[in-house]
Amino acid sequence: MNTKDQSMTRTPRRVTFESLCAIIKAARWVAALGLLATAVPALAQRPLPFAAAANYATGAQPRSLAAGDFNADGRPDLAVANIGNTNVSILLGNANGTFQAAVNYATGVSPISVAVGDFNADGKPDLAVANESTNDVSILLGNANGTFQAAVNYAAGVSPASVAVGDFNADGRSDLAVANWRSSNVSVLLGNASGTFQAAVDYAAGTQPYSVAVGDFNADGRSDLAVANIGSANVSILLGDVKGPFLPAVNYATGVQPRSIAVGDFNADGRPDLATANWSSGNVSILLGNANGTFMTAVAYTVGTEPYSVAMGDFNADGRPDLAAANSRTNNVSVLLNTTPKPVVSP
Ligand SMILES: [Ca+2]
Ligand SMILES: [Ca+2]
Ligand SMILES: [Ca+2]
Ligand SMILES: [Ca+2]
Repeated sequence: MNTKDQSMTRTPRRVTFESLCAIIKAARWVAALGLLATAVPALAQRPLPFAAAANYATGAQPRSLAAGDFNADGRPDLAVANIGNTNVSILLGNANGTFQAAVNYATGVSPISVAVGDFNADGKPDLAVANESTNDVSILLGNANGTFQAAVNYAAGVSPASVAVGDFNADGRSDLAVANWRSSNVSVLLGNASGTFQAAVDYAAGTQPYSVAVGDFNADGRSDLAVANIGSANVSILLGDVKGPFLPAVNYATGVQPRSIAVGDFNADGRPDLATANWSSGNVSILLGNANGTFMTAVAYTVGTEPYSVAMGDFNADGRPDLAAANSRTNNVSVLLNTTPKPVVSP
């Protein structure tokens, strides 16, 4: 069901992305680490300050990573979920941009997604890891020195694929949203002050949700969810509600098999928008957000073959968020530079 509000009279500026397909070899699952560096030569006309990729060993089949300062030295570190092992790798960052050898911590089976949050409110970042085979989430509380306590596991739905952190009941404590692809729902686990979590409450999504992101789409100060559904080729929007914490999902069509979703204000109107990487249709869908939490019809931008992941960053430093898609079939990265005009200041 697409409930795009046709009565909206405001006409958002149209995003006109300039597609640049960088045909460069890149490793498949380490794309998120190395992709930006490998894209430099094809973008020579827009100089980008990246050196060649440096590679660091992890566990088997690293599938997801997140950054945080785990040892409180002011330098970002990395957490990597290794789906081929039952662990996460922690790589502490050095002052010169290199990383120390990985230290591994046990999780549930088939860790597929990792997110950073402070779940016990001690100022030290913790980890939430979604485990595809054990249908749960592992919480690893962080110590001050960059080590982590043993994982505590909380049940989620069937075959979690993605975990995101937000404060969904507005109590100041971090909560979790987990997209479960085999049960076609989202598990919401509310956080307690101690870093423990309440039992999951499940909300229906589309078919086979594979990626979840957090934003405030209707500008009411409450966190909302955007979920990419690979089986139904759409995104589910779950608006946060004081009674909820979420209202039932409203779905918007995307390309085929959206496997990854990112939130950003791509047209600079102050409202969050969505980007999905569509694995089967080889494109990225952009859905511009309206003021009331609805979204406009998706516009597709062609990328490489079988894009699996999309990430946002300002790659040409013009103040506009750009997009990078990791193409799992063509072993390359597509960079979409945002060409939204600078805002005109009204008199
Ligand atoms: Ca903590
Ligand atoms: Ca909370
Ligand atoms: Ca909201
Ligand atoms: Ca926007």
